[in-house]
Amino acid sequence: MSKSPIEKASTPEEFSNLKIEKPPKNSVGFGALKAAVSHANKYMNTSDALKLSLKVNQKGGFDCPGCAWPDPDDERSALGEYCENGLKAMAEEAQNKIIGREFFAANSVDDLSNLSDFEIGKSGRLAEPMYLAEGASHYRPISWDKAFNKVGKHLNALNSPDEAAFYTSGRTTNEAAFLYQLFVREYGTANLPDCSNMCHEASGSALSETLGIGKGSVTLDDLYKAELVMVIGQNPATNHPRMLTALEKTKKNGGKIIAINPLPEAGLIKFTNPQNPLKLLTGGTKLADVFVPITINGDVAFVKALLLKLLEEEEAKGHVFDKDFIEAYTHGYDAFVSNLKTFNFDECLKLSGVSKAIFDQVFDLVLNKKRIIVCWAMGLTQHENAVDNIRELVNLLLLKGSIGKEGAGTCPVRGHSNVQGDRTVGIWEAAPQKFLDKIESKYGFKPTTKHGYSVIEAIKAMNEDKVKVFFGLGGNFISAVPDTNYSAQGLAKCNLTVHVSTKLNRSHLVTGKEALIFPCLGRSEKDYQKTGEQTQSVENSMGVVSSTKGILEPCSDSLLSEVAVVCGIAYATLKDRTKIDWLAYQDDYNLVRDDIEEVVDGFQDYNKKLKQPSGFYLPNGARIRKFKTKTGKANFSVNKLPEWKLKNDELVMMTIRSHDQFNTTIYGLNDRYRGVFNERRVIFMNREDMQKRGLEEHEVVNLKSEFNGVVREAKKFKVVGYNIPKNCCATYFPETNVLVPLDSFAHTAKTPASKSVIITVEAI
Ligand SMILES: Nc1nc2c(c(=O)[nH]1)N[C@H]1C(S)=C(S)[C@@H](COP(=O)(O)OP(=O)(O)OC[C@H]3O[C@@H](n4cnc5c(=O)[nH]c(N)nc54)[C@H](O)[C@@H]3O)O[C@H]1N2
Ligand SMILES: Nc1nc2c(c(=O)[nH]1)N[C@H]1C(S)=C(S)[C@@H](COP(=O)(O)OP(=O)(O)OC[C@H]3O[C@@H](n4cnc5c(=O)[nH]c(N)nc54)[C@H](O)[C@@H]3O)O[C@H]1N2
Ligand SMILES: [Mo]
Repeated sequence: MSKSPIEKASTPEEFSNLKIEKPPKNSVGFGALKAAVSHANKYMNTSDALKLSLKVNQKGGFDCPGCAWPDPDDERSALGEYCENGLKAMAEEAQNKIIGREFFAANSVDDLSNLSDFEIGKSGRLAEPMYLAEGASHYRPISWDKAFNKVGKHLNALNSPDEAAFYTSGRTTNEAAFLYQLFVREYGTANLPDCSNMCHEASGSALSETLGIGKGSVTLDDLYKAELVMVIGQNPATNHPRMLTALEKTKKNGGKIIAINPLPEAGLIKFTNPQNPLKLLTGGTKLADVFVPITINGDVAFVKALLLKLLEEEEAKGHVFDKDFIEAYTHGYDAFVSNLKTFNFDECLKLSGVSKAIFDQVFDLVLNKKRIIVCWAMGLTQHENAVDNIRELVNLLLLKGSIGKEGAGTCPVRGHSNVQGDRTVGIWEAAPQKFLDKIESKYGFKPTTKHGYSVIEAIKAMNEDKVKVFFGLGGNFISAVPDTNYSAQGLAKCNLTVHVSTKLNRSHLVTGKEALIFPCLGRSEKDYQKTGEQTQSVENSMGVVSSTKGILEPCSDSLLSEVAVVCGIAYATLKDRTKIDWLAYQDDYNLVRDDIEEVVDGFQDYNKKLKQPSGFYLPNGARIRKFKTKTGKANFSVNKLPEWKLKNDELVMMTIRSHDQFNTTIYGLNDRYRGVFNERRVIFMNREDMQKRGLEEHEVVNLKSEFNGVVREAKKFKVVGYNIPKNCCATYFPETNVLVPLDSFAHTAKTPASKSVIITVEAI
């Protein structure tokens, strides 16, 4: 009997030999250099590794497929804009092993699902298109033409285009993303769920409403010039290592740093720049001036406590708030202040879990600063009240006039290397009418104005038989989404699931009745088309668009570029119905950029500007105090405190990344900066919470979450005593996604609340 979709979706409950060391006090330095080099040596050809590491993020080179942290506009290190996890991302993509028909003939889908995610990822690069027939146990090779026609046939057989969902992960370039959404809209739906829905959607919602733009407002230069940078809910040493170089500059220029995080993450405390040999020897820079060990989801309460004290001081002495800015540029100040006064300082501070002594240090640092930047990531966006988290921080910035001027503003630190660009060029299930109108006037068809499914809605729709075809441009849907078991059942109900991928992942194993794998070129590879080698483009976390061009030969002759795959599917599906010359685009990507220029604001002279070595900045209203909100001003907001009701035996769990993973891609089994080695099935707990439950170090436990009467279970995790606030715990994503309830998400944004999952822990 074949395994069920739920069995195939879950990560094997096997341990790999946990070893614990004291977490280091310092990040990067020699340790990171060593780790990166040995990783590259293990999985890549040495000459490829060298070529890539010299060209990555250099002007005219290729954009690192890792995170979305920007590159300096001017000086870039001669060593390459180096970072350990960037090199791991490259090694993962430019692996020297490929998998094709022999591999899939030798391994059934069931066999592959028995592997760990680490092993799946290490099997090699996908080398040719593969097809899984209904009822078959093994994938078989298929030609590209036949595969495209299969997709077309399935899509055209649906009762409505809304019965298909088209997912995007954030590595897709602007060119491929623009064409993809164009095809989806011409085909007739707006079902464009994307990884952003699970990531910074809450930032987009909160920032659009308050500041009129869903992106951050600062540039790298602002970070260097800030008087105070607050880093909240973010682990840069692992997820955005090059951010530490920028923070080091902030410090050098006299700026202060406050880190707010339940965990004392190594990189937040101290950092040794690998590009600075002297620092390597002398021991690095202290980064955070104050570390705030907040309770999980205590941020709204903490910021409210801060706002209350600032208000008190303003009313007593004045000169704390920027009254001129508030008068000229904002809306809703009075309502905000009268609401704030209904909260009690002591109660807020207690809810945040922060001591008065630490609060006072933060207060002293914030009080007189006029150039403040707030940086944040998933620690703020993956809660039910995620939008409130961000709106409350915007309130702080508005009171201080800390927006739209040098050294001040918002800095949501983006995840995937082009997740921001994908949204800019139209990957959006709820695209603004203005964008749809432009599509209509340029292409002569009327895109649906109905909002499509976001990730959570798409999963529900599959389970309710409302979505029958799932198409994924990149990513690893089943492992990334919440509520793994329910989601697996949804995917299994589909008639067809298709994934355009570079590497094998679990989503290829949890399939619809039929399934296709489309192997594509990675960022690091050369993209040859009829008019020659093609360049593509991406947008980083600070709104800079720049070019990216691969430098290695493709790992297989049977790969297509993402652009070519999209064009192939569009052509095979729409045939005579289309008003667009799909095949012309794949011959010459300049044509795609000409279209983007016509449809999307801010891309004037796109092809020309892309040749500028550092790329170009997209317009950003908040950066120049032009707030394109409904009121025409920057809006203060009124936010509630989250209602925490933990029962006596419950803990709140955050699902986080280890140092050796990129989302669902597991580079290795260590989490060096947290002192955890050779194991991912761990739960970090406060030692008092362990004692209360009679749990020993490394004891094996099962985890349960109960939500709206439904119990979810994740089995076999080892307890690790850790410096984490009481009643809080942490596990790695994706092993515990099975515990994240689909219906627990951020209001307004629908981001799954994967950082506040209420669980109980049971010894076995
Ligand atoms: N190497 C590497 N780089 C990556 C990624 C990767 O997986 N690996 N992923 C990329 C992607 S897509 C993204 S979105 C980013 C993710 O980057 P991060 O957001 O840094 O990643 P997470 O591991 O989710 O870390 C969340 C941090 O928030 C803290 N936190 C959790 N809950 C709370 C809370 O309630 N309040 C506060 N104040 N803090 C909290 C956690 O302790 C942790 O330090 O990184 C990108 N870059
Ligand atoms: N519990 C929990 N769940 C989470 C999160 C969390 O913190 N906790 N974080 C969420 C976040 S922030 C995000 S962004 C999502 C991530 O969700 P996804 O973006 O869907 O997941 P990834 O793991 O980044 O996708 C990895 C796969 O992408 C494919 N790939 C890599 N490079 C390329 C490329 O260049 N082209 C194509 N076509 N394919 C490529 C490879 O096949 C690889 O297996 O997960 C979310 N899920
Ligand atoms: Mo993300």
